[in-house]
Amino acid sequence: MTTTQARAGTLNVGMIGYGFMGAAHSHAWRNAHRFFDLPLTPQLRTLAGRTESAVAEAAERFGFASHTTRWQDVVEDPEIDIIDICTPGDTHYEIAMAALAAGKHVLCEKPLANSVEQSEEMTAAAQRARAQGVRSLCGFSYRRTPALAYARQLISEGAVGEIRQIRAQYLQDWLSDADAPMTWRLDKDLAGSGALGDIGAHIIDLTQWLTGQRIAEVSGTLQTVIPTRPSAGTAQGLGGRGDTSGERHNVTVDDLALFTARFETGILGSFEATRMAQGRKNAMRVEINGSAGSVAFDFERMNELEVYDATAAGGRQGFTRVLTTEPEHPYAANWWPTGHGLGYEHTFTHQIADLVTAIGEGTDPSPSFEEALQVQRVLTAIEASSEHGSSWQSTDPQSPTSQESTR
Ligand code: SOE
Repeated sequence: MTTTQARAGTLNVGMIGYGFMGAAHSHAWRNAHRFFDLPLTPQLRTLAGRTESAVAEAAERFGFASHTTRWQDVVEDPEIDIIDICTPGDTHYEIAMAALAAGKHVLCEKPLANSVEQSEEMTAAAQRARAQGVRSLCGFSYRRTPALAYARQLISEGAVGEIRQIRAQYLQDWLSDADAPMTWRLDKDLAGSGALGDIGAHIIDLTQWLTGQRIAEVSGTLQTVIPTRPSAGTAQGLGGRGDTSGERHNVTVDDLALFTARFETGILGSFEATRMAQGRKNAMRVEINGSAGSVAFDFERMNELEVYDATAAGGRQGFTRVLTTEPEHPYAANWWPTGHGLGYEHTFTHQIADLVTAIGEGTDPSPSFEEALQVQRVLTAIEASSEHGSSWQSTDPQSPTSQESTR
């Protein structure tokens, strides 16, 4: 904790970017200290964005005290304690490196960056800054879904026994319409990859976190189903219909990713990340099968965890639907009475609560940049595999089978 924070009991927030993630993070910064006992009270100080009129409107709407069109202003402001990076992946490296060098804590949206090389440099910079009490976190917020945090607790307590198999899907359909407009998420120079890095990164992080095991090698195939998209026109947000009267733009990322992963103990996992799953809106699903049972989760039913106990008396076996709104469930006691569910935005509020607690207590929050770097290594290995006949690729940079992705 710096002297500024200690003196004032506040944490002054500078945010870069004001799209979907800026809105979700701002909601969390505004509410975390009202529902969790935090050592510091976040203050929404400055919002940075490229377009003056738009960032001014967003700063007003989100509750920031001021705004600027230069992110460097926020990083250089001595009154700012933490930089929250809510921009596309092509800017994470430059902003995070400057923020860490300026001694600012950093919250960086996922994926950490658009390449392993950038992620490695960011991780090294975070390690150097850590020695000065600077904390950094990468925004894999789904870990802070009560049902998933509870699943991890059950697995660690041996509820499923020895893990035998892992299966994870992240199914969305907002790009199923061929005339859904071009967006930064479809441009490799900005997003780094498509469904793979945007939503596949979440299930890679989650399965490693839930099991405590790293993915050691992968075999994958990426596919761009719809090669061109119209301009945005009046379309807003995710999906919608673009302006089909004009030119179409080339899509340079995947619409879907299918891959098999071998975890470090040899366990196999099957993975699917797609934006083509008509009817599936945000169906992030994970199932862990073990010798003594299973846990299964679907984000579209985010307040529920399916638990199967294979040791239950014969005739009484079956998946139990656990409503994870009891005080025993992670984070749930801070909200509503049992049965009154939580939403997507609560995962971000939990993330901010844990981050501010770590900063105040002088501990390192998770997922660290090191953990996010591991996800980046898996993403890159999948891209390399898809470019080399879906051959098995190691995620270990020292391994002879790890090949550079040329995508
Ligand atoms: C779009 O796929 C998106 O907004 C992702 O970028 C987020 O990480 C995910 O939480 C919801 O879907």
